[in-house]
Amino acid sequence: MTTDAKILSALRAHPDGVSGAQLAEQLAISRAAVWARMDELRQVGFAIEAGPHFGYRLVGEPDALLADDLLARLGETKVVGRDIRVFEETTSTNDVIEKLARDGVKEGVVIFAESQTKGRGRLGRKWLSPVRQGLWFSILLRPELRPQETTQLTVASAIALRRAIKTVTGLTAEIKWPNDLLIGGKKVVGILTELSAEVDRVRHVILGIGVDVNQGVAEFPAELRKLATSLKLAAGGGEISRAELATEILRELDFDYARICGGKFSAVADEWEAGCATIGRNVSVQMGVRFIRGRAESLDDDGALLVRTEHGHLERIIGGDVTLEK
Ligand code: BT5
Repeated sequence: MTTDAKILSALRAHPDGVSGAQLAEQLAISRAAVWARMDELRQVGFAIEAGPHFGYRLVGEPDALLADDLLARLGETKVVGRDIRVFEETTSTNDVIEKLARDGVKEGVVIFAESQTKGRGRLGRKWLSPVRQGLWFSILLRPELRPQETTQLTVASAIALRRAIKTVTGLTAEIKWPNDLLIGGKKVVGILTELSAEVDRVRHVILGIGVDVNQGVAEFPAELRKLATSLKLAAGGGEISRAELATEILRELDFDYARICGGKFSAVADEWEAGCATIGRNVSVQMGVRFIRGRAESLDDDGALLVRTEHGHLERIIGGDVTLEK
C-alpha cells in the first residue's frame, strides 16, 4: 500500500480524527511529511480538516476514482486488484491491459478509465463510456485454463458483479448469458472477455467490464433508452459512490477468481443458474451466420449454454448473441 492509501485507511478508521503524531509514527515518516501528504490529498479533492484537538479528519470525498483511494478501500486481495491504475481517458481499457500483458506484467492488475474514446463491446460494437458516470475497467488474468474454459471467467464475473451491486445498492440484477446484467429488463453491465491463447493453453485473459452507475436518462442516446439504464436510475435515488462499488466488485471478483482457479466451477455455476434470466426461457441465438431457436436448459461444465432446439437437439453455445423471447 502506498503512503496515501495508508493515510486514507487511517482517516476512515478514525472518523473523529487522528493526530499527526500518531500517523507519523504509524507510517514511519515525519509530521511535516504527513502534513504534505494531506495537502496533496486535498488537491485531488479530499476534504480533510485539521485542528489542534482532533488532528486530521476526513469530511468529504471526491467523485473521482483514485488509485490510492481504491487500494486503501480494498485492502489485501489474493490476485484481483493487487495493482490498480486509473487513467483520465483511454481508447479502451482492454487495450491498455493488452500492452501490459505483452510486457509480462503479473496477473491481477486493474486499469480504470474515467472515460474511453473507443470503448468496445463484442463483435466490434461500441460501448459508451461517459466521463465519471460509470465504471469502465479491465483486469489482467493468467489462469491455468484451456481456451474453451474461459467462459467460466465471464460466468464468474457475472455473479461477482451481481453480489457487489446487491451489497452496495440493494438492487437485484438478472444475468443474461453470457455477458450482461439487467435490471428491469435493461442492461446495466456488459462484460467483454478477450483472450490470447495457444491451441490448448491460455496465455492471458482480459476481462473488460462496463457498469452504468450514475447516468441520468438524458445521458443515454435515444436508441439505448429502452435497452439500457444506470444503477442510479434503477434505484431511483441519489448518486452512488463509484469508489465503493468498484472496490466491492474487485473484492467479489477476487473471491470468484479463486474459486475458478481452485476448480470449484460447479459452485459458481449453481449460483449463476439461480440468478440467471436465461435458463428456462425460450431464446434465439445468433452465432455468426447460424441462427437457432429453442429453450435454454442449463449451463455446461465449462460455462457453455445448453439450448434444446425446436428440433429437439441439445446445442452447446459458447458464443453468440442471445435474445430472450417473450
Ligand atoms: C458488451 O458488449 O456488453 C461488453 C461491454 C464491455 C465494456 C467494457 S468497458 C471497459 C472495457 N473496455 C472496453 O473497451 N470494453 C470493456 P455487447 O454485448 O456487444 O454489447 C454492446 C451493445 O450494448 C452496444 O451495441 C449497445 O447496444 C449497448 N451499449 C453500448 N454502450 C452501452 C452502455 N454504456 N450501457 C448499456 N448498453 C450499452
